[in-house]
Amino acid sequence: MSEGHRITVIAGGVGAAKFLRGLLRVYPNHLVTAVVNVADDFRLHGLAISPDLDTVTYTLSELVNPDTGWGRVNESWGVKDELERLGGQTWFNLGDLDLALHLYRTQRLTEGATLTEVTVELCEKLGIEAHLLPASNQQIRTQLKVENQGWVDFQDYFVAQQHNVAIEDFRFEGIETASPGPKVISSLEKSAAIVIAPSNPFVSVKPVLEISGVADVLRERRNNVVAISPIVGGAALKGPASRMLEELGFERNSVGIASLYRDFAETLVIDQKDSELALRVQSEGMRPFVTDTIMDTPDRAAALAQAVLAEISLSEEEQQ
Ligand code: FO1
Repeated sequence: MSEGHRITVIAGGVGAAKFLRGLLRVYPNHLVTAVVNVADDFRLHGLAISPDLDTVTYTLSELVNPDTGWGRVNESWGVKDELERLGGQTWFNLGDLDLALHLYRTQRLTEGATLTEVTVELCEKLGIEAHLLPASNQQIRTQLKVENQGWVDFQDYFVAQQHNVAIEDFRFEGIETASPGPKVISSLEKSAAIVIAPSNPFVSVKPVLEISGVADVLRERRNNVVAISPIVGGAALKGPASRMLEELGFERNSVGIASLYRDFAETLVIDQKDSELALRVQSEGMRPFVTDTIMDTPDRAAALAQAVLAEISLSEEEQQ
């Protein structure tokens, strides 16, 4: 396959990482680029933490904890235990092995490297051949307006409060002045297809789309954009996507997802359990493609990737 067959995936955390791992099993890895959300990034213990980039990196290098979908497999917790004894901050679980990556990133950023450069270095060291691009090198911070609390930072909502509170609104601090990371726009422009991964449409995909220039490319290339719904049978497989749909006034299913993505993507991949929603997805203005979207094993993720590739006529067999 030639460079003309490049695919770019707009990615959040766990769902996107699983899809990407599946895609890399069935497609030439060097032709895959992921533009990864950075609006969950934050600093803790003075360290620069990029949860979505880390989740994708660990998953693609087979180092991820399969039980959580984030963090490292075979992790140890010596630092966290000691921090607890000292009365330090332990609400965000950073294992010993995981900490090494945050130390490395923070040191390199302090030396003047960009997040894009650090991400390339980490991919090289961990044997990832696909291209991971931070959506921006500038600081963007998701905040949520939580009922009775006002604006809170994303990881406070997501981890400390376990997304167990009602939200009224959300915003991305810094997004107006953030520019897309190097190669983000060119990768979206030059790819044969763009896939919006099954990630949270509000807090994973939107903070990528809202970076200057990104939504414009997707609108222009709408015929080549496929989105995968993160909702199956009215529930998100992980995270707060389905309750956020309802709290923010959308239908709590793939029809709600279609109403969010119709300007940016021609096709919406929905799960076979939701096949009865296909006509309603169509009425929202998107072409429904029904298949099995549950990625509870890497094989099933690969099957989903293969089905999406066939739908966009990019499977390896079709090229031969
Ligand atoms: N998610 C949790 O639910 N609890 C945690 O303690 C936690 C720690 C953590 C550490 C490093 C990392 O890269 C990710 C981590 N995550 C944790 C996941 C992460 O915060 C969320 O999944 C994303 O930000 C949402 O996409």
